[in-house]
Amino acid sequence: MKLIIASNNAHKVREIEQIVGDYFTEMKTLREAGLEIDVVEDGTTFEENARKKAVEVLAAAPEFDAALADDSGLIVDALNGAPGVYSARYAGEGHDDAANNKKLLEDMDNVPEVLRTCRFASSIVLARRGMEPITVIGYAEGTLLREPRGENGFGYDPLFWYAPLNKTFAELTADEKNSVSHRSRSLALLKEALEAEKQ
Ligand code: ITT
Repeated sequence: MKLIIASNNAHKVREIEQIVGDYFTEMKTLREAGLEIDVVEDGTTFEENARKKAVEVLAAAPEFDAALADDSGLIVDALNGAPGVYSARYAGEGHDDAANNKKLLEDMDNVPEVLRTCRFASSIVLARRGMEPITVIGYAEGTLLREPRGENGFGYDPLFWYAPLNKTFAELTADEKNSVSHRSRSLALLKEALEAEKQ
């Protein structure tokens, strides 16, 4: 199966390659395929947006058999689920990770420790020609710190305290993050769904 990764986020692409690179041997990124496509993410759920990205990229990439998309974000309980599907543009269109993190810390300023629970979600959709897409979602549970810690990862990783390893996601090595992250769980579910099809 010739697969294209339907993402313009280089950090995400690297994690997907690290996690499933051995499983999908013929895998290319949008960049490697020379495809410039920016799908409008106007869905209300991670699953809806991931499906839109996978389906639209597959339609634009005739030489590929399948497209894999990830729509992900951070769900904060004290903010009624925000930033959620707006995670990439929480501080506004065109703002970077630092601006998003700053806004999140400001919004959470008055929230006490016990109420700072949150989770990362990653919905993965695999679109294939002539078949219904496979849709899965994985989560990682954490709490929000009051200041960033760690230099690795991307996005909200420096604020995401992962109690089982006593570190933020930005303090984990790539291998450590890829063994516990929302994205590793969603990709494991995708592999299970593909294996189940073979039975
Ligand atoms: P593509 O749509 O091109 O894949 P994107 O960055 O726009 O790239 P999303 O719309 O799915 O992707 O937004 C995901 C945002 O959620 C991302 O920009 C981060 O702010 C946050 N996020 C997702 N996964 C994360 C992770 O593993 N660690 C930290 N932040 C993450």
